[in-house]
Amino acid sequence: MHIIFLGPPGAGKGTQAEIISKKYNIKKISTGDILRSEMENGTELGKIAKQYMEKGELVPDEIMIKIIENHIKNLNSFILDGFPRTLNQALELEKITKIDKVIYINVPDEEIKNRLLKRGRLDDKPEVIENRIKVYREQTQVLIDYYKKKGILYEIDGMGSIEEISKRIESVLINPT
Ligand code: B4P
Repeated sequence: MHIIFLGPPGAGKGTQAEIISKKYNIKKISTGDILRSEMENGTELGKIAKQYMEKGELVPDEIMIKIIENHIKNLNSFILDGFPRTLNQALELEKITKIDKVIYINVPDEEIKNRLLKRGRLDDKPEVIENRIKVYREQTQVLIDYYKKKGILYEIDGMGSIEEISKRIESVLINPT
């Protein structure tokens, strides 16, 4: 199965993708983790990504599309955690593979801010969080309607315990329709 995890920053995409990936033995591709690992290793890509991520901006589409292309080739099943984040990324993805289900984890802004401030990653500073939410609204939110129109969007209430949310996602994934 080809699955996308979509949602605002801090909605729990990475947390849930990790759980579902392990339980069902589906390869998880997290663009945020890939970029952070490149940054830690001081690669050229990492240096470019850092300039965007520390401001809460999106890394340019052409870079992200190449990364995804390399990671999904030869995979029968995968979970994309954090990709696509723009309509252009979604359109390019369509050229290389077919998506079966999009899991949209919905969490209100106030909860997002609390979660991210508590986590305290490099890009979890108050002003950067504000910008990430703004960027999400301007560039990523359009994907909700886009996938809804295709009939493959499944909205999940992202409020509650991590286990409760995993169960909600699993019930959508095991349902044949
Ligand atoms: P990501 O790494 O994708 O991070 P995220 O959206 O902030 O977080 P996620 O939703 O995965 O939340 P998580 O599970 O960690 O992106 C970081 C940056 O990378 C972007 O801003 C961008 O610059 C760049 N990037 C990535 N992909 C890109 C792309 N395709 N194009 C361009 N740029 C891209 O959870 C957050 C916190 O909440 C954790 O501390 C977790 O423990 C906690 N939490 C989770 N579930 C909870 C629950 N149910 N209750 C309470 N806390 C919970």
